[in-house]
Amino acid sequence: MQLKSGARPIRSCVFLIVGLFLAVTPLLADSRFVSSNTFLPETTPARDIYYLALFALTITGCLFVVVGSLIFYAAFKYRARKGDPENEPAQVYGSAQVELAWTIIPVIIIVVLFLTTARIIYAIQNAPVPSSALKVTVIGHQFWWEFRYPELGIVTANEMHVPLSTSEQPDPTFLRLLSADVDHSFWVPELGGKTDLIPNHPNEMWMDPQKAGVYYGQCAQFCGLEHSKMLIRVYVDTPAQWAAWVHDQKQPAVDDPKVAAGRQIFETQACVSCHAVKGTSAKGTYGPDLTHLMSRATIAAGAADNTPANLFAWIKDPQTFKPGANMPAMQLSDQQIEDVVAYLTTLH
Ligand code: HEC
Ligand SMILES: [Cu+2]
Repeated sequence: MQLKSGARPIRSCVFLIVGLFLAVTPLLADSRFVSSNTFLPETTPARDIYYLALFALTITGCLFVVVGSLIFYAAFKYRARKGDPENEPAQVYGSAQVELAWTIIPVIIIVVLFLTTARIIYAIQNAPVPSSALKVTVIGHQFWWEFRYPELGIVTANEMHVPLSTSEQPDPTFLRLLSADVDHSFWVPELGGKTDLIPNHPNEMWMDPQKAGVYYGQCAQFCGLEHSKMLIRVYVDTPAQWAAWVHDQKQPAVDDPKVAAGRQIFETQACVSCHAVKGTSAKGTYGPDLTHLMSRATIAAGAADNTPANLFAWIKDPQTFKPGANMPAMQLSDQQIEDVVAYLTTLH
């Protein structure tokens, strides 16, 4: 059958949608594929934002249906028919009522949306900070996250732990967001809105996650070459898990004499000018704190699982996982890297 010219774009569209679907399906089946969803809020601020979004979507959805139906109705009812006269139809100029209606109704809608949005922003930003609140300083770096818990003396990277906050035992976490270099944006959709980390301009946000588990987020600002590999993991811990995590993180680094060779290489290389390991001469802050490296599931802000093989490959050449990462290939021999990895894997 001969295709009518109008069918061609439709056919390409169908091909495109089916193609995209087929391309994404294997990703969804892959267990490493993690996702986040703004429509599954788990904190008070995220829920407020969610209801606001539903409200705005309902209003704009109704508008879409009304305007769309009118367009379809008019286009169908007044379509060109065989035998229609060739000359222009009668021209109609202006209607005060109609023009007033389509000015006043949108203004009312905009005012309602504006006021509800302002109310929600105000409620989230001015929430009182309870004295029991956990305070975490989040520092965005090209291309990883630093998490500091000043009251607990804990410093970690890329994987943040926060306590569960229930109505019986409210335990909210207040974040202070800073940047070490350029603009970044902290966004864990289930836990709250997106907030930028701007150099010399501290921002704040808070969360009171009500369901334990791991939540995924991502730097939502194009902060440089490896912006897409700047993932965030937030572990919402039950009281027992939280106590155990805090206890472990407060410990000094394990000092295992069996890996003295690796430790010696680590401490005599430039590693120490960029990385800190509590209780050793390594005091650098340019890169992630490695004191409890093995307590993290991933390395390099979620770019790879934290396994000895990946640590080896990372130290050999960080660019293989993350082209653009700000850690140089250190030109160590394979034996030296093996020793360093043996040392790093003791840092629980
Ligand atoms: C010039 C500074 C610099 C030097 C020198 C350096 N690193 Fe790094 N390192 C970084 C930065 C920056 C990152 C974060 C990269 C990213 O995720 O984008 C990093 C990441 C890491 C990570 C992953 C940590 C995590 O939790 O994600 C390990 C492990 C590591 N470095 C080990 C080493 C070792 C071992 C050496 C020495 C042989 C070394 N680094 C030398 C800057 C440095
Ligand atoms: Cu970023």
